[in-house]
Amino acid sequence: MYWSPVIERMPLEELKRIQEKKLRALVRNVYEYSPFYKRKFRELGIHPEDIRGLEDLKKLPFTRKQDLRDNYPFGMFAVPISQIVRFHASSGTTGKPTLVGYTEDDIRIWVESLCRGLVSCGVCNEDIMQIAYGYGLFTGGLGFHYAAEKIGATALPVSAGNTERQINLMKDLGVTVIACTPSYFLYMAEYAEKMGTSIKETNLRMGIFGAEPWSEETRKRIEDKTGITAYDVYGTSELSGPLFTECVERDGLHIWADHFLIEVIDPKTGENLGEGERGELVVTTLSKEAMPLIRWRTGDITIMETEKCNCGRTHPRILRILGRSDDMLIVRGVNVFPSQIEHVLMQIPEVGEHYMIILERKEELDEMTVQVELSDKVKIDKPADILNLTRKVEDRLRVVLGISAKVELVNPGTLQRFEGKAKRVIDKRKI
Ligand code: DLL
Repeated sequence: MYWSPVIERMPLEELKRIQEKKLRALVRNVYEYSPFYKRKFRELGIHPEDIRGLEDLKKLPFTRKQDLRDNYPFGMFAVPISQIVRFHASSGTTGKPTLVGYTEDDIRIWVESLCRGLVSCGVCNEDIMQIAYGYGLFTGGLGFHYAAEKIGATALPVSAGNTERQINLMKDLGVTVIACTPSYFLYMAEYAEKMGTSIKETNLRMGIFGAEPWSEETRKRIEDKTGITAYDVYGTSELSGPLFTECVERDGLHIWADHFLIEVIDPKTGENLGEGERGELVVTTLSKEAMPLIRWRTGDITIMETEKCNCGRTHPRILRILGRSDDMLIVRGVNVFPSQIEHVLMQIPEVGEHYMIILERKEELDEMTVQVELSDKVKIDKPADILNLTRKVEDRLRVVLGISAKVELVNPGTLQRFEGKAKRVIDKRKI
């Protein structure tokens, strides 16, 4: 089954022609209407006429997360606010979020992309889809919601959390498809057992899991434990939200080439890598109006595959995300940078400079512990004072990160020291 059969099976040569036409229009458009790109192109001496075909892409500069931060909130937009119909945001390093704006057409293309993906893995209008990604500034909930409705499936907008209710609704309504992070689904499966039931006793047949790294081993565990089929979904807020999924072949995620132009590069040198080579995914948005991005550095490591898929779709595929080229951590689906944690800690005078972030997976859920030394400049030794300070640090971290972390205050001089680069993160999660 296809959502847009003609486009999804279009020969690569034709897709390439569409991409070239759209790339030329994109470059002209941002040169005229995006304050950020106008400045950047002028600095680099690039003129829209220089970009004729895909081989000229290399002449264009990369766009990075830092560019979005530096131009917060509206400096990356290429349309006036009157044309923006929605905002989403994801967490950033200093508490400032990365803001994304959408025109009506941006939403339409986002929904179209995800509809293609959902139909490619077998979602149809008979399905009841439990959407347990967060609704709100995060793109997961609303992204799936719009796509589910567009397909004609029945959306159940439960959002994340309240696990007992999730399981009751799943059973009572005969939910057939779930969309959430893989770790949350594993937790749900465990919770169901504690409630004296099992996912296997429900009508659930399929899960669409993403927003955080997960592995083939986790897929197998999920499928063995619950009897459903698990599909991968990838996307980032800057590109819209959840966008690309596996099809029934489960041999990579289809990237809709009429809207997104992908490259895989060596993250160190920026050089383009060939098919089958592992590198950083770079995406140019060909259709986005509100916040078009040229050569967006996703930071995600993958491998590109352009051979036609057995499902009949011609669009290129990326393999499961293998890691990140920067140090961003994903904890319970939320992006956390060690620098954010440092930022919080260093504003609290009672704690010292040395800290360690420990990530573990307990009962299938991520747990983050921040060990931090007490400052040697202040004397705190009463248990009540230690407890108060612990709560204070935990509260500050929760506000900035949007998720909770356990804080352990330790005596000055007890954490490991380093002569070269410090290792601040111990990730014990096995994914
Ligand atoms: O996580 C969008 C999304 C929502 C995707 C729901 C899938 C499902 P951000 O919060 O901006 O957007 O985080 C994007 O999450 O750069 C990857 O590092 C990671 N990520 C997303 N999907 C996957 C996946 C949403 N399937 C960042 N596998 C990305 C591994 C993923 N990592």
